[in-house]
Amino acid sequence: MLKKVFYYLKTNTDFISINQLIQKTNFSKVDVLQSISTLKNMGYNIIENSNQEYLLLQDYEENFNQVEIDFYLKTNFIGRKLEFFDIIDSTNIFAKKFAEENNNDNIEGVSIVADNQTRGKGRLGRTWITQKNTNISLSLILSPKISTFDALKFNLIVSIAVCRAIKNFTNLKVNIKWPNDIIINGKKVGGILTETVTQQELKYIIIGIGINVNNDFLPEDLKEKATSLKIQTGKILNRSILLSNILLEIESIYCEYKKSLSFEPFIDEYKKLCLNIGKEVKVKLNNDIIYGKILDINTKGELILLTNSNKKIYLTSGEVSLRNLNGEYI
Ligand code: BT5
Repeated sequence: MLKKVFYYLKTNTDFISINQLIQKTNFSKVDVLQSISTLKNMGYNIIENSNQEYLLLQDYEENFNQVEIDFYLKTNFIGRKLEFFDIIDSTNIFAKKFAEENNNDNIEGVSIVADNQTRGKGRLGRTWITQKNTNISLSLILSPKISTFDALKFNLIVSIAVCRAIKNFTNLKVNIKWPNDIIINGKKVGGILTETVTQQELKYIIIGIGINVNNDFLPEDLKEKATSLKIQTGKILNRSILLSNILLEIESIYCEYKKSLSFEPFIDEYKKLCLNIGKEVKVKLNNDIIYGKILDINTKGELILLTNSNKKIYLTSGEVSLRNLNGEYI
């Protein structure tokens, strides 16, 4: 109901009468008025004239909430069921619980979005830091018919989609640090955490995506290695539009992937985006530190490392630090 009333207010640049709103939405007068009141409580500036006509003043730079995201969404199924939170512990924790509890329903494409998280998760038990009114925190539930082992490739494919969306939206050069750090100008602007829910076989993949969008600065300990889209473009960006673009790119690449369930059609694009290939690296693998050079990536999504002691290792996980121009590993 709310979404429909919002749609007609948002697409009208002039006052629209209560009767027109009733006619267009097919809702009762009470329901339309209730929706207008809810939108006002959400912070929208809706003015009313003496003829009981309404106008939504579009005087805000960006608004990140369920109705706004829905307004821009162009997907067929991804994000069509979307749970939005102003604050949550972790969208991935919620999504995992949601997938387990709604096991038998069709939950393909269900998306959990939050403005802020209190316990954002990174990979390997690390923390993902977010701030109010600045970040995108998204978790997506998908159930491709693949094995748990193939989740790595899937993960890489999603990072291509995220790069495409950010590049098209900002015009910035966006890269990937394998497996899925999103990098702009050598700094991390986003990260992806893919988790699996298994019951003998793979049931669901939870894809958690975090992006620093409108942050003016990052916490002290991240400053050197992290950035935001606002820092890079100098502009406040509309997170609702960016999020809907990301969902659209993921839907498109997911449908393409399902045709062959192979990384092959995407490998060239991934290689172009991937900063690790051909670079000297320091790899933290379990408790070992290994130095070498990344030769290539294979169709399994594994990085091929030639160690300084001339051994070939196929990396499926682990921390791969790149060597910068000063010879430091980042
Ligand atoms: C990641 O882990 O990069 C995956 C991050 C996924 C976050 C999303 S948000 C929505 C969903 N819900 C969740 O709870 N999580 C997902 P990793 O590669 O382990 O990187 C974590 C490391 O990045 C930390 O140890 C910090 O060094 C750094 N870091 C933390 N917050 C950051 C930020 N906002 N921007 C850049 N770097 C950050």
